[in-house]
Amino acid sequence: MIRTFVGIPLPGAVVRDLTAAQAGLPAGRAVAPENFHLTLAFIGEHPEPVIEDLHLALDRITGAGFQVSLAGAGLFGNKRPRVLYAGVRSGPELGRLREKVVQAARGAEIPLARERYTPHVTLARLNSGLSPEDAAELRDFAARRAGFSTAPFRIEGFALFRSTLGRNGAIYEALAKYPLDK
Ligand code: 3AM
Repeated sequence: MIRTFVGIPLPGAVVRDLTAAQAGLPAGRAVAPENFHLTLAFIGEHPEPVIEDLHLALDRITGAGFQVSLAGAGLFGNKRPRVLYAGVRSGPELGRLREKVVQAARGAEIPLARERYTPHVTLARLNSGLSPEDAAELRDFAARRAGFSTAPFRIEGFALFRSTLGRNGAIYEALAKYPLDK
């Protein structure tokens, strides 16, 4: 079984901005620079032949590259925050690309959970045992990052990532890359 997700790798300048935005994080585990990504769809665990079918379907996706920027910060999980994230500012192209990925997954007979898609880049993950004090500090931290933004950058492609869960967090490895504008 292979645990995978489809996501967009980020340019070096954006990774540097995200790393700077993590400075002074009061609690939680900061995402390592090499792990920053914008998730298009979490695929989950599937046998290798299913992932091979998914790869072929992803490879057939066409479309033009497009611009996005990152802006703002927030927490997923109100009372019990689980993720500190940077927001994404984009036109309709990002949602359309996500829809193509969802369709590709369906074509490979991978049913995805019907959940609302909120584009974001995870900055830090927070343990379930977070104290109310730490949660309050994190809310302050996110509020101070409300003005975070990156220069616009071009999405030139996306990738299928393997996610290997380990003791020190997940290790991501790009199994295949899919350029847009092809
Ligand atoms: O880093 P982000 O937030 O973009 O949270 C996981 C991560 O998203 C998410 O998939 C990305 C790569 O691991 N993820 C993990 N398990 C998930 C699940 N069961 C999940 N998303 C939805 N359902």
